[in-house]
Amino acid sequence: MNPFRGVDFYQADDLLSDVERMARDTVREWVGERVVPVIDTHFEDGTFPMHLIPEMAELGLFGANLPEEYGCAGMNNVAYGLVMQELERGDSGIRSFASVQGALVMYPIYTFGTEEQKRHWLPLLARGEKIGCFGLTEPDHGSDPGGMTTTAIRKGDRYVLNGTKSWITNGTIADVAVVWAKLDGQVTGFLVENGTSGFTAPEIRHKMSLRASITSQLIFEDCAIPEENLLPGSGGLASPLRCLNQARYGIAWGTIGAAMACYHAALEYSLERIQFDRPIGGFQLVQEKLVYMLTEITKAQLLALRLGRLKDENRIEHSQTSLAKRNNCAMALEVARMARDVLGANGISLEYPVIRHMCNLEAVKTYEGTHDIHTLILGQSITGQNAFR
Ligand code: TGC
Ligand code: FAD
Repeated sequence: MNPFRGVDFYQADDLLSDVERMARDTVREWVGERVVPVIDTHFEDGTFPMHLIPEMAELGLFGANLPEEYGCAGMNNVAYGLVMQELERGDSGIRSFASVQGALVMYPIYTFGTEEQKRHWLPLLARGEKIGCFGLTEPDHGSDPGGMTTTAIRKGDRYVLNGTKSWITNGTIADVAVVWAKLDGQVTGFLVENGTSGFTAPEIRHKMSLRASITSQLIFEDCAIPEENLLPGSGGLASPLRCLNQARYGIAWGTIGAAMACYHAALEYSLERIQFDRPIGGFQLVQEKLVYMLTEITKAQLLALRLGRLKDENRIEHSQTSLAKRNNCAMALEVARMARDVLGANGISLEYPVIRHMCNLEAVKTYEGTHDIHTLILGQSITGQNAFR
């Protein structure tokens, strides 16, 4: 395949600053050189490429839109989004790693933590010297996290946690978990360090999606943590939901990268693959698929860019993020499925990136709020009627 040069049918590059383009191009090159050559093997083996963590840190990809005073890159949200796009062009698992580290671990510490917690954890996490995870979902509470049964009880100068979190990205390899538990009935954030007595994080195996990403349970059995591990600015379900807004924003961009990779593969393949004595790209039905892909990618790019500008101006509403997460995940999954079709039998081979992206996107459509949950968030936003319950 020819090197990836991006997809920009509407010259949206013109709407970016030099700094934003540079951030994107740097990560694009890195993904091409360092992720693309190894990711199939990791996907097949069900492993995360741990050796890439220091390189990602060196590029400033962890908590990239958080302030420089805590060791972060201080990018604006558009540059951050473009970075997520390029990472997911490599693999959703790579983008997930950066999303969780930045949006779901560093962001809550930055937003709800004490100055001491911030000064201790943020530089370590930004440098990739410590890995974090985010425990909200439970075996019996996914879309409805407010029903969680994990509890924290104050005992002297400690909090004692009991409960189980499930489907937690990076759980097994994390040094620190941001855990959401009910304290006196109120959802509250806690930092639980790996190695704490009563805390285990077994890996969830046999996934057919996000195979190059570690997913785990977090089990707390009378797990006592020091009182200073509470995130004092947190309180109520709105606190974890604010973290989700950050991660959903990254996914809205990231999925464009996965879609671009699939479109690129399908276009190249359609020009090389000869059937009935001509390239299949010369058949109308194949062209229709390519046109669909390009149209949807272009619309998603403009949507994400506008969302990013609103976020940079502090004018973003969480329902706007839901619209972009919902649309761009569904768009990317449909693009991946079409690309897989264009590649025929080769579409199911890991020699091409398409089936890997397609399988990954099934999970990306589900996590951070399923497609239908975002439908209901938007339905509530426009009608004022709550259709969840
Ligand atoms: P509800 O009563 O509507 O809301 C509770 C409180 O939260 C406020 N709120 C929000 N605040 C900030 N951002 C948002 N997006 C918010 N949505 C709601 C709301 O105003 C209220 O505030 P207050 O002050 O009145 O208390 O809550 P509900 O229990 O009815 O449920 C709401 C619902 C369904 C929207 C929410 O629970 C939801 O989004 N469910 C989906 C769960 C989800 O997305 N889980 C993701 C887990 S993490 C993950 O998947 C990581 S994958 C990472 C990777 O690998 O990349
Ligand atoms: P359920 O909530 O049981 O939903 C099942 C189906 O019912 C869905 O189709 C849903 O749309 C539908 N449904 C539910 N409620 C309604 C309703 N009111 N109206 C209509 N339809 C409804 N969580 C974390 O906390 N941290 C992580 O790091 C994390 N990483 C993940 C990584 C992977 C690979 C995966 C797959 C998941 C991860 N999750 C994580 C969990 C993820 O957020 C949940 O899977 C997701 O929120 C959906 O919850 P659920 O799987 O329990 O599905």
